[in-house]
Amino acid sequence: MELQGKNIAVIGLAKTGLATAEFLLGRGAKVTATDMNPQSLAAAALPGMKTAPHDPEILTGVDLVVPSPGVPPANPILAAAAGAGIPILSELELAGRFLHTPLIAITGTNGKTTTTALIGHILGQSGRRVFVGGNIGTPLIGYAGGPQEDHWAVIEVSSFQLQWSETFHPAVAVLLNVTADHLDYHGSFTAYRAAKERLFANQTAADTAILNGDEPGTAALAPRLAARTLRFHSGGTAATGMYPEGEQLVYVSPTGEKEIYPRSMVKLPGTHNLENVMAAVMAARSCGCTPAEIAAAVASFAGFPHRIEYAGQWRGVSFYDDSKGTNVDAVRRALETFAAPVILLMGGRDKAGDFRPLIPLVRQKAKRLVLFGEAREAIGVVLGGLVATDSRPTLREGVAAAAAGATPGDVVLLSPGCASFDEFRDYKARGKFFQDQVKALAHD
Ligand code: UMA
Repeated sequence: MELQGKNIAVIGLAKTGLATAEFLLGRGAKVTATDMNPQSLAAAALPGMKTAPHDPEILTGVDLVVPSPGVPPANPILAAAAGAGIPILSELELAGRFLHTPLIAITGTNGKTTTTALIGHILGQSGRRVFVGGNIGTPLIGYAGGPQEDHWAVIEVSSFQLQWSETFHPAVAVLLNVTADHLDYHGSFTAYRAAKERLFANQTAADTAILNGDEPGTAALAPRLAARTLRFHSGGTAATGMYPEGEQLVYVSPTGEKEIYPRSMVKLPGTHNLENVMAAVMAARSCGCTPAEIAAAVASFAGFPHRIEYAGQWRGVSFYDDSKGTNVDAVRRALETFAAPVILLMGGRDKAGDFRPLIPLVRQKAKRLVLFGEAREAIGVVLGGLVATDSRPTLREGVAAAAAGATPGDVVLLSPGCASFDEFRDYKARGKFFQDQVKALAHD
């Protein structure tokens, strides 16, 4: 694709827009950029880049428009460009046209960040050089503009980025799940799903598509794909693909060979994470990693620090650190993760959170509630007494009370639903303290 001398409009001037403008300028394009936020517009400065008001007038004389992912199709500039027949390409599409590193792309409504990071971890641990980015952080266009010295690029892809893609072509494409999300942006669930399915549009028989075998939409999608498909099932078996069987995870390769992985290698909690792991294992297998390399790497992947992070075992009780769960919704998500009885540690500094939405879930999932810190009384008024409840002034005493009330098979979950500042510098210090307490228990 020739960019030299082309007039290109870049819409949105945050992470993606700035990286895109830099890439385009570096290839001799004439860039006019805009942002609906006057402050972002005023702050944006790159040598050679012109800025203009957020108005369809920016399209005068323009050959191509590159919107940021967060710019919806209904944006007046995009609508005018579409009406005038001016090509619109997403940053992902543009990057893809300049990429010579093979791509592993992961999308889905939930789990894509974990799966992307895990695939990157497995490849890295197996001695491959790997770039991990996309929606997860560094835009792909930033990578495309560099030396591209990696064996693989593993990227998290959002429906927003797929919206304006045409030739985007991952060697391995993973669709984890599709549930209602971002409907305001895409207009309908059908349009949202269609955007996600664009991930596979340019794959060939030499490529791999990894799908969720438990999702009804997969049966309709699979026959339309040119790539060889592998399915993961958390609740069934697969002719080719991966599924749990007792304490094992079984992978049936496209040529029908069976491989067995220990389920215990999965340190991330919940069925959804089992699915993420199975998808990641199959992606890594498709890239030539050996089963031994994969099992070792999966076992050493603890997820993201302080986000439902496995913190260790003591007398058959598993401890999880969700110190980053500083609001009510995060506590909800953390509780939903576990099937086992949960001893929930909540507290810290109250941010005037409304704890009432947690009532049904605490009843359903929690075996015991341990409240600590400044907020213990405020939380106790709403949730105290729904299940056995302890109240302790500090996290240290809270952990001791949680451990004392636990029996083998239980999960002790620190998901505070509050800020940490009554006792700690930040949520990281709180999480680290919790993990140290768990280690100390184990050494008793
Ligand atoms: N803007 C306009 N006009 C509009 C709308 C927005 O000018 O009509 C401007 C805003 O004022 C702002 C800029 O566009 O200055 C924002 O662009 P952006 O939202 O695309 O932000 P970026 O910083 O470029 O971040 C994007 C992704 N954001 C979204 O998809 C909303 C980031 O994903 C991604 O990490 C980053 O590119 C690098 O690839 C975030 C996200 O929430 C984490 N993604 C959604 C998700 O994961 O569910 C899809």
